[in-house]
Amino acid sequence: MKAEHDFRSWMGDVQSRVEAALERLLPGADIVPAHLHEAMRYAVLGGGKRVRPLLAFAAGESVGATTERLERVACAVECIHAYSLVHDDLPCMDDDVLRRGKPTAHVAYGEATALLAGDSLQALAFQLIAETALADDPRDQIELMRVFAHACGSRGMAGGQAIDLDSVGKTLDLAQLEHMHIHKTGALIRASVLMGAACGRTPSAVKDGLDHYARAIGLAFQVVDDILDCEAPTASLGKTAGKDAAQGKPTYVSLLGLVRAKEFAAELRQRALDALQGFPGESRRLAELADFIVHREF
Ligand code: GRG
Repeated sequence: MKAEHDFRSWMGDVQSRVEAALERLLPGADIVPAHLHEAMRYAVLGGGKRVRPLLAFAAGESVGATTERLERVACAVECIHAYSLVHDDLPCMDDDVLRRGKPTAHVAYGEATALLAGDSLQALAFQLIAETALADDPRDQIELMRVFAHACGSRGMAGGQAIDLDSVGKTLDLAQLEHMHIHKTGALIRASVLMGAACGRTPSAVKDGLDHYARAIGLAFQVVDDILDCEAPTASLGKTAGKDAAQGKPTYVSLLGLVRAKEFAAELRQRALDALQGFPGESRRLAELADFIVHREF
């Protein structure tokens, strides 16, 4: 109980710190073009679990990274995540009206502004990474940016989204489903862990362990998302529940059934925890986050 309380308190601290940093780093809603800046702030602030920032902090703290550096990385990954949600909700993609318990960005601000808000959040994310020293050696910072760009682009999240859009109404096998999700959801989660770690001292053996952890937890996140989509009510999810089935999208639940999908999520959690075995630093938060991701209810 004490450990759970301690984790919740750490999580609350990181979430508040990231919220305050985002508030400060996003352009003010009074700055021209005000409508666009308002939409960017609407999409990012005051909602979401901040899982990717939490993973960046947990990985970075485990290798001695400073809070200032981790704050930057956390804000950058959250800006990319928010942009992906704004674009994913657009009528030309998933066409959704509810996100984080409120109207989606295009419902609140119009389609053109939502599109531009997503574009601007993506650019801001890279600006945040470029304008501060995040690693002792500038070459490591360039590598960090490369990892980030790769995770966001056509061989990462955007590519996964393309495969997702193409898969509607089709039958995918397990390998194809995994391929799609490793890119669509897993790539940014993995980058969050690796970028957090890159802000500290990470020997290659540690990097490999973190990479295995990140890959397992990235996939677990999506398996649980699929389970929640069919089990949890819209009110607790803050987004439209049951959408995947309604749109004829292949999911872990449609492929494996609920029971096996839950077993698979538990297997992936164990894989993530195993990857932390022998970790030289403090990996407690990473392990706790693995539990949080797999046992979450929204
Ligand atoms: C449009 C380029 C582009 C990519 C979109 C990530 C994504 C790709 C779409 C989101 C659609 C979706 C619901 C994917 C399932 C996994 C996921 C990313 C869920 C939402 O993330 P959470 O649960 O959301 O971390 P919060 O609101 O807590 O931040």
